Amino acid sequence: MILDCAGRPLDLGTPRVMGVLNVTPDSFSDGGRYLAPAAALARAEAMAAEGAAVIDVGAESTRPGAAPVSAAEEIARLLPVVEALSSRLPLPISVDTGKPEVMRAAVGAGAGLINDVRALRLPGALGAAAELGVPVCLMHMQGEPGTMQAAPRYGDVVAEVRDFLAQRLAACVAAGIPEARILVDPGFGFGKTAAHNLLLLRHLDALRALGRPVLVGLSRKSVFGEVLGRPVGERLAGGLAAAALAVWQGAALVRSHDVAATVDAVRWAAAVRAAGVPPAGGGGGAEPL
Ligand code: HH2
Repeated sequence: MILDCAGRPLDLGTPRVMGVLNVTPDSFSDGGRYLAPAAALARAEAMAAEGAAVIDVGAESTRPGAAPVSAAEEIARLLPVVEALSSRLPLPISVDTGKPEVMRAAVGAGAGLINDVRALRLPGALGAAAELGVPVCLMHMQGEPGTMQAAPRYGDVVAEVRDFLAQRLAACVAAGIPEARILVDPGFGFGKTAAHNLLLLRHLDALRALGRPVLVGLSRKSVFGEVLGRPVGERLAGGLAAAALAVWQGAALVRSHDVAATVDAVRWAAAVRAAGVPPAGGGGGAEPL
């Protein structure tokens, strides 16, 4: 499966890694580090060299309790970075936003994928995504970033997330966005307790019923703090185990701040998953033990 991201291919024939680049002062793990366009470009180049298939640029933190950012501020933070990345790097650039005016500005500057934690639910977002013609990632979130972690509640978290994503897929198709252009994401950490996150990862393969590539974003999230007792800077091992478990169940794209290590974890899990399945073109010599 190859997605056309404004003329740049994103080949999801094997699972790939999306590198995270936050041009914000307050993101939970890399806030303030890449606000200057030169620092953002250097970070994106490093992630591309480490094997990222796409770079996801965000200009508004969605961590619990983060201050909302106006569209004008989001555009001012994003544009110089998206312009620089799309002119210097051959990879597709994704924009992490829910605001239609930000989507338009970012795609105009060279972004080729819209990653929306609100699954195109803000007024005008469905229409903007349909008109812009780039692929879209629809993410599940219960509530709003400000309050979503107060008391997340589900009957059956896996079924509810799957049904929400199915409804948003249908809304996209009705708005003129072809299904072939859509990815889905259960939204780890977005209105979910640690137990909900664990259940969603344990049953990630249930999302394959939607028939769309699954993106997962667990990198450095608080569930690793709760389960492993690790601070943000010590969550890599947990993140790699989570990436492998996700790919084992069919995830197509793993969103990560730690690209080099995650690329290896993803490739390893994908290789085990594909073992014994004949390669498409046949052949390929086995390396001796
Ligand atoms: N998580 C974050 C942001 N965007 N997009 C998708 N599709 N899936 C995710 O799980 C996801 C996402 C939160 O992580 P980060 O960008 O590092 O933090 P912040 O929101 O504080 O900028």
